[in-house]
Amino acid sequence: MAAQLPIPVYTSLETLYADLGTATNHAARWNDLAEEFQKRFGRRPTHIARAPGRVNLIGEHIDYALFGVLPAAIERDILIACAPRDPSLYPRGDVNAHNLHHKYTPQSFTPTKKRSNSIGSGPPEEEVHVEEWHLDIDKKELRWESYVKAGYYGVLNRFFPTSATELEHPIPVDLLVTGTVPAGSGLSSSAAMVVASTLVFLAANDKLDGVTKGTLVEMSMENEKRVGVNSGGMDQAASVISTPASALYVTFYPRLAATPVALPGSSASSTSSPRAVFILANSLVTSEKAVHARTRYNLRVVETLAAARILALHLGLSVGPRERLTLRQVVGRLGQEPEEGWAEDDESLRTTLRLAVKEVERLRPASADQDGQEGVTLEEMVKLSGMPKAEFREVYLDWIDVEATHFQLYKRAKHVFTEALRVLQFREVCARQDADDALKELGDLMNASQTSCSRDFDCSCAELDQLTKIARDAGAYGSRLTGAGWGGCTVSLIAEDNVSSFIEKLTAAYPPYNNLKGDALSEVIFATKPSSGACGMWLS
Ligand code: NG1
Ligand code: MG
Repeated sequence: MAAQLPIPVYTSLETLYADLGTATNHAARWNDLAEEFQKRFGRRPTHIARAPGRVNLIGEHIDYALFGVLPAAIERDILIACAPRDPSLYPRGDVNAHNLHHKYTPQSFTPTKKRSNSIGSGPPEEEVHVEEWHLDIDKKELRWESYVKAGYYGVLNRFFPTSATELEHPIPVDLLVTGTVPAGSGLSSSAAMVVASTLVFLAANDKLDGVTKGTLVEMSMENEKRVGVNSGGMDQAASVISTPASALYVTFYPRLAATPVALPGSSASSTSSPRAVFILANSLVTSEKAVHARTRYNLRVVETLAAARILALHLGLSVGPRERLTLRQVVGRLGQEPEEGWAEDDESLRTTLRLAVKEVERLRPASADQDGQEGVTLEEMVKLSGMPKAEFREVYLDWIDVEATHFQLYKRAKHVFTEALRVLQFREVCARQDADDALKELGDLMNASQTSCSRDFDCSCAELDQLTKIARDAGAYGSRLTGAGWGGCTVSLIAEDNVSSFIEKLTAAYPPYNNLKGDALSEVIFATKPSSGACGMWLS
């Protein structure tokens, strides 16, 4: 099982490059980082952690409903170098964090201990107050060091019990970050930052023993929530578990599991299908996910959870009085899934999902209300949930920051079920490696995903709709937004021979690209190959 493997650690650059199989300019980046570290801090780094960004090929906004998704790591990544500081001068695990990019100014922070209840916790009467490590993370403003703090948070709380009488102290460090994943572009620079930070703090504190890829994913998921977005685990899984040349099918229910998926034309033996190339094109609309979380991402999390409960009640399925079940669990109960989950080759998930796509009509609102608003108000939603209002608040609202007058249960659930089906279909087409029309079929699924994201999940924007249309007109088999949406990148599926003409056409037709040339252009539109997941390089 890919998730059970240890995190790859290298001690020489030669073996690292051989494994990463990436362009030689990567070598320069690792060296430059180590040299700049020496210049700034007067010594060589002891550890460098790498975590890549990812592109999601299909399966958008369904990871937090616990349905399987199909991302791939990209070559662009975050590197974090660190070295310990003198603990007699910095006895409290102090961190001095620099970033190679001049726009991100140096930041120092020191963990403190604070009484709190754990995040995502239940109702007040069940809350257990524990002392835990604390680092101030500004959730209102996007700050680069928040992601570094998020990684440190998890390492502190997992490995440095605040209750121990003989306190073992976290190691103070100097740290230097560099990255090539564009921020706010749907390529998950945030998860790459959190994974790299979690890994570098684990390494600096000598806590990597027994930490598998799966553990690093789980820690990074928990850590990223500290920045204020209640995300699923797709990005962290792709950044940690991916292997070169394959996409990754990641499932979350009943537990995290990941399997590589070979793309058409990628095996030496395949002849009839041209090789699939994925082109990333940035809409140049920055998606400030953390800043808008209450009205966008987090609201979708609540809408899909409330939809799950209400649909389960409509279907007469069992729901615990205070249970916050997901849409994936609704499908499981509808199809009488065994406790250990359906096996990979079992047809039941697909069959039951098809049924769920029909049953979701039960959530369809009769019509827009008198103000022309669709969806349900909070009062209507509470009533449909069968819960007293206070209880509904505790279970569905108090743990997450959201703001809305209307909640779209029908449209959101419909997107989730149809998208989950498209992921299964995409995987199946990939399994038939050699089919002539494989790329066309994959492209159709990607286009249907874009329509669903745009119309039902409302996570596209005018520029993403325009750019995906231009991409199709320029010869893409399919094109869709990737990541949370509301801006950021599109991913388009192209046959290998068409790459340069495709890029030319897109550059001419998408107005924000018209005057871009050279490096400026290759920063916003580029081909990407599935790359390998996170790793570390420990220098002595
Ligand atoms: P982005 O915005 O690309 O980081 C986010 C979530 C994912 C997933 C996608 C939508 C985070 C860290 N990641 O991705 O878990 O839900 O949106 O499919 O918030
Ligand atoms: Mg992100």
